[in-house]
Amino acid sequence: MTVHKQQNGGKMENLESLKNELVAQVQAAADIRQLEDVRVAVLGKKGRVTEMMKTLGTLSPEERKEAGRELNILKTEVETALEERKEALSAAELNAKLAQEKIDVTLPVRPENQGRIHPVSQIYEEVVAIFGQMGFEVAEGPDIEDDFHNFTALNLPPNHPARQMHDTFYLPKEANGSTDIDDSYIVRTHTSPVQIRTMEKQQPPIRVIAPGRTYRSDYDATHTPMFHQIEGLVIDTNITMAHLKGCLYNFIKAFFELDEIPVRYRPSFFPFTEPSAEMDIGCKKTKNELKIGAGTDWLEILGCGMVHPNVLRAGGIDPDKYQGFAFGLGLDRLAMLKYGIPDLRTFFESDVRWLKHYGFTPLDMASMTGGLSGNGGVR
Ligand code: 2NL
Repeated sequence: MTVHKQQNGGKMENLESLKNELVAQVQAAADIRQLEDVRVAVLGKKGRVTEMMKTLGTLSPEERKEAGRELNILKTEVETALEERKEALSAAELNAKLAQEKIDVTLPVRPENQGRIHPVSQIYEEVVAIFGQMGFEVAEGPDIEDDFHNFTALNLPPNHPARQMHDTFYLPKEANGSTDIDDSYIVRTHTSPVQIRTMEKQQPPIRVIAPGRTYRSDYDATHTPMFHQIEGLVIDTNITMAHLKGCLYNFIKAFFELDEIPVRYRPSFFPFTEPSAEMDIGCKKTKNELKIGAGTDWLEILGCGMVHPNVLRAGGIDPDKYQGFAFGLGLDRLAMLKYGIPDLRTFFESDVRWLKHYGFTPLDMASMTGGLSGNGGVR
C-alpha cells in the first residue's frame, strides 16, 4: 500500500516536471515552424506523450485508469500551450508582415510629375475653352502666307502704310525673280488670313476663332518677333455691335474669373473693320490677388470692330446680305497680365527653372466646368 502510494507520488512528480519541460519547449519555439516541430516531437505518431500512451496497455487495469487520466491531463495542457503559442506567433508574424508592406497613401504619385504647361499654352486652352462654350469653332491655317491673305484681302492694298507698320518678315522671292509684292511669301503678321480662308471655304453663319503663332520684326520687354494671337469672327445676316459687346464682355469676365468687371470701348482704326474700337478693362484684383495691369485706371485688352465690306467681299461673302464683327487679342500679353509675368522675352528662352515657376501642371488643364486656371491659378 505504502509502496504503491510512493510509486504513484513519484509518477505524479515525473509528469509534473515533464509538463513543465514540454510547455517550456512550446514557449521557446521562435516561429510557427519550430512550434510544429515541437508538436510532432510531443504529440506526433512517435511523439513522447504518444509513446507514453502506448505503454498504458502494459499496466494493470487500476494503474491504467489512473495513469491514463494523468496522461490525458498532460496532453490537454500541452495542447493548450501549443494553441496559445500558435496564436501569439501568428499575430507577431502578421504584424511584421503589415509593418514591412506598409504603404503611405498620402505620398505623391511616383515618378514625380516634372513637366509643366507653358503659360501661353495654358492661356490658349483657357481662351479656347471660353469661346468653345460660346459655340465658336477653332480654325487653323499656315504660318507662311501669301500677300493676298495676309494683306490685300484685309483691305490693305499694295503700298498701304499699314504694311510697313507691321514690320513684316518677307521670305526670299521665288526663283522667277519677280519684284511684284503680290508674289511675296511672308510669315503671317496676324491670324486674320485664317479667317479669310474660312470665308473662302464657308458661307455664313460663321463663328470661328483663329489662335496661333504670328510674326513681326520687333524686340523689347513687351514684343518678341514670334508671338501668339487669337482672332474671332462672327458673320450672319443680323450681327451688330451689340453682339460684339455682349460676346467680349462675357469673354473677359470668364477669362479673369470675375462676376463683373468695368469695361469701356474707345473708337480706333483698323483697315479691316469699320467702325473699329479698342476694349479697355478697369483695373481690379483677380482672385489670386494679382493686380491686373501696372496701376493705371484703364487697361487696353483687345481690338475689335464690324468687318469692313471690302474684307467680306475679298472672302467671297456678299456684304449686302451679310455683316459681322471681328476681334483680335495678344495671348502673350494676356498671360503676362493674368499671371503677373513681367518680361515677354523670358517666355521664349526655354529656361526650365522659369517654366517650373510660371508653368502649370498637366492636371490643371483649362475647362469651363473644371475651373479655368486650375487651383485658383496656384501653380
Ligand atoms: C488687335 C486688333 C483686330 C481683327 C483683328 C479681323 C479679321 C478679319 C476681318 C476683320 Cl478676317 N477683322 N480681325 C479685327 C479687329 C481688330 O486685332 O489689336 N489685335 C492684337
